[in-house]
Amino acid sequence: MDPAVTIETLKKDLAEVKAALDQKKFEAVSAEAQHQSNLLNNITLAIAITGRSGAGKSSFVNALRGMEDDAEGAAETGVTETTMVPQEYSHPTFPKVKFWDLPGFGKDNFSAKEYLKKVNFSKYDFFIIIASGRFTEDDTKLALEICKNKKKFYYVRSKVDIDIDNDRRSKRIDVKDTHEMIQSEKKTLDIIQKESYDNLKALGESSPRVFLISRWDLSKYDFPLLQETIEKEQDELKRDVLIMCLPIFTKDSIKKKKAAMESLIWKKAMVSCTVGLIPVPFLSFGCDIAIVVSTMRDICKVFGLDEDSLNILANRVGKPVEELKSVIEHTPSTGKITTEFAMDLLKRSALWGAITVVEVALNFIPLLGSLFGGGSSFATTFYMLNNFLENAVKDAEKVLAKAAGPKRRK
Ligand SMILES: Nc1nc2c(ncn2[C@@H]2O[C@H](COP(=O)(O)OP(=O)(O)OP(=O)(O)O)[C@@H](O)[C@H]2O)c(=O)[nH]1
Ligand SMILES: [Mg+2]
Repeated sequence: MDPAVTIETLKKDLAEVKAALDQKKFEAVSAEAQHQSNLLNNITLAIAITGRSGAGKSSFVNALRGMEDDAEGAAETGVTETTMVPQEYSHPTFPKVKFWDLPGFGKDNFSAKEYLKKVNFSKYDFFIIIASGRFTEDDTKLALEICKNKKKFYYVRSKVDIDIDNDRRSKRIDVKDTHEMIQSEKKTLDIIQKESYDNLKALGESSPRVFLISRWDLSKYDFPLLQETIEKEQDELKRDVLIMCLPIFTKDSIKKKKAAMESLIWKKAMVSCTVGLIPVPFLSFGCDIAIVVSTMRDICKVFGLDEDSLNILANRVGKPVEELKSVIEHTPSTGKITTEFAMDLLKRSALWGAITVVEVALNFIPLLGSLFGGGSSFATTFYMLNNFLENAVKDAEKVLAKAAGPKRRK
């Protein structure tokens, strides 16, 4: 693997450590790093998807997990009423993240209070209320009850692809005229947005927010905005978990994941050099290789470069997994990320970076010298993991492009 991190990027990456150490004592920063560095294993996230029967809840759960409806382990979907009790679906690679497919409502005498009690309300971090047409009084009753219990909810209007299609047909839009198609789509979306807003206002919501989505393409319409809004309203750790675990739909999601991982890497590097102290042969310093290995595996999972995520993506886009793998240049398959592999990379990183990396880090943040190995173990581990991350980002971008590109001819 070639060095991908320059001294300039190294300084930029170190800025967050510096800011933390400028604000708090070293011990406090180190303890916080310890607590936060394992967030992918410690932080739970339970997302409740609710709404009337047939609104598209189960389909949305599958889309959030990056899955097709007929994939193994996917939520059952269909035109008949399918989900009767809360169903738990773990994230395919981060099992502490759960998507809860709640039963549909919409029969007579709906009591939001009873419904929430029945679905074990308190265990969810936030709720997504889906409607496929107009929102009803039941939706707003539920939202009010969720609010009363001091939790957040988001109104989502699903199946907008159908509305767009219907409008195009009724207006006889020429599908070959891209400009006309885009204009027509924009008009339809504006109308649905206004209609949903007015509809919820009439039901008593003072300033409703509605996000328009299609389960068939989460990179489109309001899904990116929904994701951003939810992230902003979570606390820092849950936000990072959310960013790390959602499938990659756009280049922007890769960018956000990168930032979240950069913030995790310095914590991991710090912990690995504070607690483990396992000497690395041929190096003058030690670090906890197990932490280093698991961080590299996490990076693969976060960027969808592990075996499971690649298989799920291949199935979703209908391409052979080998075709997606063929564009991965730098990141090894997770099975190959072993202690030996990590040690080898560390040794090579120490060689490339040699004195420069350690010097830059120590000049910038002299306090790092108090870590094991006089700072060199931190600097080298930090450098190596950031290098691994830079390369994973490049690979993830290529996989995204390949997944979106035309299918190979047989
Ligand atoms: N075109 C389109 N169809 C969708 C979308 N979301 C769901 N559907 C379809 O709508 C139907 C109902 O979807 P489900 O996901 O089963 O709905 P549900 O809310 O889970 O239904 P219950 O479990 O019965 O309450 C299925 O045929 C889906 O394929 C969407 O965004 N676009
Ligand atoms: Mg369902």
